[in-house]
Amino acid sequence: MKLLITGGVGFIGSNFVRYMLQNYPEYEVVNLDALTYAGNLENLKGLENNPNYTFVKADITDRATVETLFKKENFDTVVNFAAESHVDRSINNPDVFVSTNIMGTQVLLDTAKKYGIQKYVQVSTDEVYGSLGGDGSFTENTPIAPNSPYSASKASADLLVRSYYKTYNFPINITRCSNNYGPYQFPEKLIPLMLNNVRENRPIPIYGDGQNVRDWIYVEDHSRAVDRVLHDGIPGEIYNIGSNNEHSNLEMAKMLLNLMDAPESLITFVPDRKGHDFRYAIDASKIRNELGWEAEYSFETGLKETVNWYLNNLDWLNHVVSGDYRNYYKTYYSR
Ligand code: NAD
Ligand code: TDX
Repeated sequence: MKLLITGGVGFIGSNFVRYMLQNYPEYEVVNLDALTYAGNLENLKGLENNPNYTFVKADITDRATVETLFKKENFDTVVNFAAESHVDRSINNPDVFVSTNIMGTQVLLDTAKKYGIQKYVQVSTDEVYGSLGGDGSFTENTPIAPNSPYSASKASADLLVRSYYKTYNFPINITRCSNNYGPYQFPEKLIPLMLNNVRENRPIPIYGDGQNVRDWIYVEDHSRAVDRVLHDGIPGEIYNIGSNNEHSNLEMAKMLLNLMDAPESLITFVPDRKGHDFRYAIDASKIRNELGWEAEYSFETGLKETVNWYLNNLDWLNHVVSGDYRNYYKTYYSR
């Protein structure tokens, strides 16, 4: 199989690239990524000489380049991870979210349809469903009701993907996963941001009262789920992905501080995110029952491995937080 992975240099995409090369040594993988601030080639160190792996620096919104690549490579399948992925950035600058997440997806869909792709998987998010109250969980039938420019752009992309199935019978799947954590996550997201601040003995910023709840999944469990959908997902179907690990942000901060032997006094409450979704929780019974997927990581194991990974890879962290990251942090957290 010849597989195009877009956004494969980012946090989850790079995990999926490694996962596929390891588990399917007969597959050829082409990774197309624009190398934005979130795309760090150090995430894929060690793959440079793998004969089944090719990296192409390109933007999914660049139709001519995308088309040339499809013409040349004769792909069988496509998995689209490429996106602007950070909610806070989308609040300050929605334009690029519309461009990459919506228009980029349409370029990929058009091109994939034109070149007879056998399966197109759109990697989406539980955030398209909006926010839950104190109980219940999102199923694939929950109406979409996105609340941030990020989730609105992902929901729009999902609707386009769906329309290519309904209109052209183009074989798509959409996956909607909960909050990922694990190695190589950019430290703008909650867990690596806290980890980086703790190791520098700096306060950790918790939005509002810290009672907002997220449902956490270890990144490799997400990759295994996308693999199941790529191979056995029924065309046109949506699959939720999650592993029943709900924690408030405050609980999460305390767990991390405890694991790192740091004092709870580092927790600092800061002004809330605008339009902050209260709670996400995923019902993943469809992918479990229909495709036989199960999460393998307990939250305790996954979080310990993540903390150890960051502490053992300080070079990676130091490179990532140098330069632009410091400007972003300073501007955003001094609101
Ligand atoms: P990330 O920000 O770490 O990586 C995104 C990657 O996409 C980067 O390598 C970046 O260079 C690339 N990219 C951005 N714009 C591009 C463009 N125009 N053309 C080509 N490449 C481009 O994101 P992530 O956390 O790894 O998320 C990957 C996907 O999974 C996204 O689609 C996101 O919406 C989805 N998702 C993320 C989570 C999560 O918790 N992080 C949960 C559910 C779904
Ligand atoms: O400094 C912070 N303080 C804080 O309290 C940051 C960065 C976040 N938070 C809160 C906001 C959220 O309730 O922590 C929670 C998690 O925040 P993020 O890591 O920014 O993730 P979230 O907004 O939930 O979105 C993530 O999960 C779904 C990913 O970034 C998305 O790409 C994915 O679709």
